Amino acid sequence: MVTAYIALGGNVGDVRSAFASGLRMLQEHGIAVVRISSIHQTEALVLPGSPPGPDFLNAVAEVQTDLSALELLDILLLIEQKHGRVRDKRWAPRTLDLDILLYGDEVINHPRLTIPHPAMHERLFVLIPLRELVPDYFFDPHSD
Ligand code: A4P
Ligand code: MG
Repeated sequence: MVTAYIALGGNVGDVRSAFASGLRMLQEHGIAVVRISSIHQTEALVLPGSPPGPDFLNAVAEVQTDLSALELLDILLLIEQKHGRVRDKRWAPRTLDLDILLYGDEVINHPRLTIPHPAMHERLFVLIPLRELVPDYFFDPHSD
């Protein structure tokens, strides 16, 4: 059994309902949702030069699964699709975005999957909810 952390994000429609049904669908696929952070309203990070988008809601879920990281990714993509996510532009507004932040302590560099998530360390909308669940993950013994 591996403990993984999944980032939830959305900025279109009823995002709280999308989070709730997304988590329910994870459970239906045999992925145990152990804990969920609080939900944070965050300013949309947009690509340079793009107009500002609507605010996001963001949260992080701790899950436990026997699935491989790629199998987990496929289920996340399926759940995103079921929530009507249309992949058009990169970083376009979305109903439900599910990213794998951490999968145990594995480092994965696969064409379809990079873990730890390559941008997580620079995104407060990921770090703040993740820290609620794993306060010591970024513990720096040299800081005060
Ligand atoms: N992929 C690779 N690694 C992973 C991983 N660790 N977890 C691949 C999930 N997927 C991973 O993702 C494209 C492909 O990335 C997947 O098919 C998978 O094979 P996508 O979800 O289709 O693309 P995307 O989300 O539009 O692009 P990208 O670059 O993943 O965007 P991000 O990084 O998800 O950022 N502002 C706020 N405030 N809050 C947000 O949540 N999110 C984004 C999207 C932009 N601005 C935001 C937020
Ligand atoms: Mg994504």
